[in-house]
Amino acid sequence: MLMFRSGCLFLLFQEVQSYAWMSNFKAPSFENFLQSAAGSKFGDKKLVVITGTSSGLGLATTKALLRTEKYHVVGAVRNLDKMRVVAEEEGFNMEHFTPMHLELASFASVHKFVEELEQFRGDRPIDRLACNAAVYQPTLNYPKWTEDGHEQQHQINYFSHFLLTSKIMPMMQGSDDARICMLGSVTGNDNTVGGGGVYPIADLKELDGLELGCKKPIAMMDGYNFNGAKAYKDTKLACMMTCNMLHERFHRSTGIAFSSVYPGCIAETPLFREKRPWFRQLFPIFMKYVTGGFVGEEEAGQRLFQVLHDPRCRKSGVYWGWNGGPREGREDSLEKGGQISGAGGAGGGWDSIFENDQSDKVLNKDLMMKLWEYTTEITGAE
Ligand code: NDP
Ligand code: PMR
Repeated sequence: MLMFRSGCLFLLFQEVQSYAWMSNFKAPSFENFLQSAAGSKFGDKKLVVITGTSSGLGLATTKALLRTEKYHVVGAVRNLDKMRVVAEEEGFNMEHFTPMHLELASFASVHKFVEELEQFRGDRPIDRLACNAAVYQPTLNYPKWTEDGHEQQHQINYFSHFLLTSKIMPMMQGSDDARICMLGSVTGNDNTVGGGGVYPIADLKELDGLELGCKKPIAMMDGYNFNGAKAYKDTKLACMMTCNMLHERFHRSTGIAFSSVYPGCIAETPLFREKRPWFRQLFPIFMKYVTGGFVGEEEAGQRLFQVLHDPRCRKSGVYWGWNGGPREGREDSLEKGGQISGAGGAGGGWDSIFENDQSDKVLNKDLMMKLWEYTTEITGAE
């Protein structure tokens, strides 16, 4: 029976090939043909790309997505070995999770990743992109440079995600619910105490550094001297502004929903690996009991998951946030991405999501245009 089926399929494949030859239509390989005959290798799952799934928020979000069995997640990571170990530890179903190499400190790597993704997806659209990976280098008093000559935080957190987004957007054509989400932060949005009250404050000024290419020896987008913590905050501000620009330019024509997110202060992730040990000890306590802004990794994962999954979050041009206070989301079912962990106090659960206010800097249209123009030039994005 099996032999008979394969034989029939092969004959059908030959028919397709000869039609393709006659009509100049690009014929599929036998492997792709078999996949289409059996339904796509992704079945009815939506295809999600997340950068930085090997720890922290990216990992927790992936776990929530996989629990629903409605998504195939491509984890774009710089360290495949680490990712494989983590995936094994977490018990990921590798039929629904594909790690792929992406070193955001290199534009060449972004291009290579995009090629690999293109091959991998075949004719299936990408449904979600979460630009999540980032580094925070606050203690350096000198900039570290990438192979492309940019300050590392700028390229990893912002430039490469800008380029990646421009390459993945065309792959979203055909999706009936395409979403692109970038990680912003309260520290890049200076209309609250966490953003506007703690030095250094995110500020791109007139973008003089970016205009000059923001390349060695120019480390900062504002053209001023290097400041590690400010560089990180500036990249978060730039990501949020980029989401607004993407929304204005492309939402209507493509249907893609563009949003940015502040997931809460996930004070225990490796993001703070370069901070001193005493800071790493006290920071979560300070955030839990003084500011109330703390959120555990699992719960933060639920939040980003929600932005990728909840029909409410099809809305474009939004900066999503969550209210603190007692959690009402305890009844969250597997459908909503699994249970919320007990860690952390501030989360209000699934229904506490709200459209957060954006600072005047994030909404500054003139600067947004310049940011777009200069970043396009630097990254070669189209
Ligand atoms: P983590 O450090 O836990 O995770 C960052 C991820 O990015 C890791 O998977 C890391 O890989 C990956 N990454 C780092 N450098 C590169 C690179 N060069 N190329 C590819 N991948 C890279 O941080 P969080 O989970 O805390 O942060 C996730 C996002 O959330 C960030 O965008 C951050 O700005 C944002 N955010 C975080 C907050 C917080 O309080 N933690 C608050 C607000 C926003 P590896 O595992 O190999 O290190
Ligand atoms: Mg901040 C009152 C609210 C609040 C919030 C929501 C944050 C979030 N922080 C707040 C307040 C304060 N912080 C205050 C009053 C201080 C002075 C004691 C303070 C300090 C502080 C430091 C030194 N906070 C920090 C740092 C960091 O190194 C973190 C940082 O800036 O990373 C870029 C940080 C953060 N505080 C936050 C959040 C979310 C962060 C880290 C993560 C991020 O933006 O990605």
